Amino acid sequence: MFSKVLIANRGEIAVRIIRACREMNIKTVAVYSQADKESMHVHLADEAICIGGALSAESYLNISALISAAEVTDCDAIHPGYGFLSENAHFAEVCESCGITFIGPSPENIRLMGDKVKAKETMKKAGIPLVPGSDGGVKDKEDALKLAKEIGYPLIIKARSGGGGRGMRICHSDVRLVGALMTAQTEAKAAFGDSEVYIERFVQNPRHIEVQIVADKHGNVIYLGERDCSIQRRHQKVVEETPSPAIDAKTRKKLGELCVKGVKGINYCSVGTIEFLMDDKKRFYFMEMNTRIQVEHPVTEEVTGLDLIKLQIQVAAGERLKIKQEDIEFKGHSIECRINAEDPDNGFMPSPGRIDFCYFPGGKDIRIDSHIYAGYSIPPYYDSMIAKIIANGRNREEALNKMERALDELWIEPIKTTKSFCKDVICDPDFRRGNFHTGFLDKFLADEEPES
Ligand code: MV4
Repeated sequence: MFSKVLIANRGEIAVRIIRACREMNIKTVAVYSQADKESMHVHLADEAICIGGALSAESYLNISALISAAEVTDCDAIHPGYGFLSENAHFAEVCESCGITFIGPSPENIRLMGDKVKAKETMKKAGIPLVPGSDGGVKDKEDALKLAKEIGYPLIIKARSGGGGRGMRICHSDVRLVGALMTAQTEAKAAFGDSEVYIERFVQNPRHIEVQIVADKHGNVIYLGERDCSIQRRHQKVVEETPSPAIDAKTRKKLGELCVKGVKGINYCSVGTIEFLMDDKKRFYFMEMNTRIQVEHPVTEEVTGLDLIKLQIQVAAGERLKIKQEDIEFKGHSIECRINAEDPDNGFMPSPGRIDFCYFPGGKDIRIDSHIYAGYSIPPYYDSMIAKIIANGRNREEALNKMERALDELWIEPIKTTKSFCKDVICDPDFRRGNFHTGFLDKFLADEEPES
């Protein structure tokens, strides 16, 4: 096992990783930017090193500064968390070439899943269903028109190097296709440095369902059920839960086994998430695979009783998975609300600044993953998520009631937060009934601009 791990991240996930390391008797090194000197991860780690300026490009994305910090502190591994360099194959390669273990999958696997066309090809071979679409990139406008004829409208143009909803374009007719193609290519080039795009049939009002897997270096792979992440605003998840109210035990097993087969086919090792769209007839379509630990991992931990960060560290160190699929039980229901420092009454404008007062909910079945405290100043440079409230119950209704109670107890002053927005979702009758899809938040946001 590692003796010292550098955490190449900040905020709540850095705190979460430090906690897991502490319990595993692994020393930790925090890195921080000039804007994060007073951040909780700096305080909780065994050591801390300033690696650069406030801008992410100068600090949390600064590969040479991170490697130097790991070398001077004698770390044997780096945990990338989520975001930043967590899905950067080049960074994983640099770590390995310096003799530092990257706590994540191999650079080859990161690169393969980062190429959304190759990822689809790979999963198709394992028998995982895909949305009808171009098998490969789109060459030119003639190719696009020909593909549109086969696939039918509406269709969606996506960036080959994209993901997470960035740089997508929905198109309803031949008349718009050429323009949409050019816009998508230009945006893809600007955002990802790769103008290649692919086309899929646009699935109307889908649910976003993702399956958690864990794989070791010895060919053992387990699935840990699904998460329903359909409640999103502009591709940012707001509320996540497991189990999905739309999935039964038989479907869970079938989907989980498919995912296990998919990742076995690429010799994957780490935690990972396979994203699906589910249509109104409950058909599943593979979207993409995330090769990192995800923000919403706690709900899976709560219903399985497993610690995903510890598992991720153990498999990265070469240990065998001790748990077998048949030992895994999904117990009760877990739901997570993301609390952002944003003003829901003002277009979700970021609301950074000093927190004068902070009270977190607690009691039975409530978990808080956060790095904030009274006296802390939220810097304006990074993601605005400041806390995750996780509520558990024996069933969905109990978990929702506990979440409502927890949100009422949460008290953060004077900055604006998305707490009231989360409460509106939790109390919504359709949401309560489990009757929702990825367009659910549109009714709360009637005055927002459409995306395309
Ligand atoms: C789609 C889709 C409909 N049809 N693909 C957005 C995030 C990215 N992972 C895939 N996304 C979508 N892909 C096809 N063929 C609709 C979305 C989508 C969406 C998906 C999940 C959650 C929220 C969403 C909001 C708008 C669109």
